[in-house]
Amino acid sequence: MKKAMICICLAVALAVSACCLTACGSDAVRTLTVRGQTEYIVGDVFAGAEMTVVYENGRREQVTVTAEMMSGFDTSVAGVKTVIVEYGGKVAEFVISVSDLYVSSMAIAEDSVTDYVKGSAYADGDASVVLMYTDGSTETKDVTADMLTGFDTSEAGDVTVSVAFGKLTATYEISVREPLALSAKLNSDTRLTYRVGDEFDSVLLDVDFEDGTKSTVTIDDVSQVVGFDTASVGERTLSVSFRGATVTFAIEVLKSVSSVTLADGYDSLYGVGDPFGFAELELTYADGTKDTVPVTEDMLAEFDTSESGESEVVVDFEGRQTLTYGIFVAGRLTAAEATEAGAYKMQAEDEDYVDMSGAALQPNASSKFESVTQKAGTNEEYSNGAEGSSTANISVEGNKIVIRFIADAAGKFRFGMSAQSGSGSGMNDTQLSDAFSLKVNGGDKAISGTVRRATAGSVAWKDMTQWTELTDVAGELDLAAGLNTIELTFLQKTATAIRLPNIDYFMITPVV
Ligand SMILES: [Ca+2]
Repeated sequence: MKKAMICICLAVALAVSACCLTACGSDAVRTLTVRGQTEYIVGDVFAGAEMTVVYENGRREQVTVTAEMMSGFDTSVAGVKTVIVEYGGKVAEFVISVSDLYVSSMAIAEDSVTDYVKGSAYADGDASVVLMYTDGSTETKDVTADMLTGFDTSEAGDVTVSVAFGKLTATYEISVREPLALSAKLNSDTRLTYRVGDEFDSVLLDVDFEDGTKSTVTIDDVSQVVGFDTASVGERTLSVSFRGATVTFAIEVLKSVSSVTLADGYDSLYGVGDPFGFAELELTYADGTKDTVPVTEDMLAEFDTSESGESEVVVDFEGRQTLTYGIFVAGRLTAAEATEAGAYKMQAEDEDYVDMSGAALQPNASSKFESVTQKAGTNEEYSNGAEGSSTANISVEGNKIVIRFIADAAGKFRFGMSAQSGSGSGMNDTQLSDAFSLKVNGGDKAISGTVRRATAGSVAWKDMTQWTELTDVAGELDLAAGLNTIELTFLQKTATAIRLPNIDYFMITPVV
């Protein structure tokens, strides 16, 4: 086994026996002790040495050995050499060994690892070097990480790495690549339906990489896909390759669509928190045929029933066309909002619960609501006694008032209202059955009850401040869980003689 000899520095102490040969005295040198490199290779220059000088008087001094003090230093030929150092009249000797066996060149071994996955680390021994000695012999030595400069796998590509061994360096190229896919499977968000003439979209693959990582990869380059063809209707088998893994799957190519419209009969009324209901799209294909497809939740670009009021639904048809339509979201009354008697109260003027859009105004009237009244023959206005305001000026045959009520659970409920009769200039009572027809969730119901005259005493109709609260005008109603609608339709008499009613609020009371 050869031993490399460069850069090996052994400090040795060479003691020289003290002998007072010349100028003995207090300033005379008593001993010299030389320390320095003792092993040299052929051609090396003097590596330097230090010596400790001890004087007769005991003083000590460190002195650097210079060429002038030295004789016998010769590395031109291999062998053991005695070097003499003379200082202050004293002589010391030290021995150096000059070797002609050393590493003269170094090469990177052929079987060194040069293929690295991005982000991977160097492992000691990945590379090795072949050391060539001056006698022609060689030795293979593992390269450890501390011998490397420039090893960097942070980016894919070719990288030049330097190996240092003593004063020798060698370089080699490593190739850094993206990790291979050990396995891949189709991600469920991959588009599997195309239409005739469509361009390739993308394929999503869930990939397990050789470095232990996993990720979802988007392949949007059709050149990585075999079998994509949307020239005609039918099923196609696609094959996608990604870094060594191949996934095969089927797509369906459907007829090309030339236009899309929203079909009539969609759900336009929702309750707060309701999920999407029903809507359909009418498709007209390029070949002139038509089809109807339901709107599914994945097509909804916008759908929000978190708050009551008008809301917009935006349907995205395959990214080709958007269709927008309005819905109404009815408010949800909580138990905390019920009256002491357990009734849920819905003010006629609160459009979150009461839809007055189907109630036309009487001729020359300007508002469907009022909160004041006026004493006959005066300009004196005062509160009409309603909570907030009440309906007014809508005694028109066919007018509809729709009450929306969201029940937490199916059950039996009673329907009521607070109203006042305006018939006979506010001086006569009115039977509700003369004024309205009633539908509950689309089914006819009988309505009954007496709404008393609005005007107390004998004062004329403008002085209308009396209200009748009826808690049950239609008997026990079976309401569904979720949204229910109660629809009042004004009868012919309502519009002419009765002029009833002004309505302050509606009530729905659970039957317990
Ligand atoms: Ca009111």
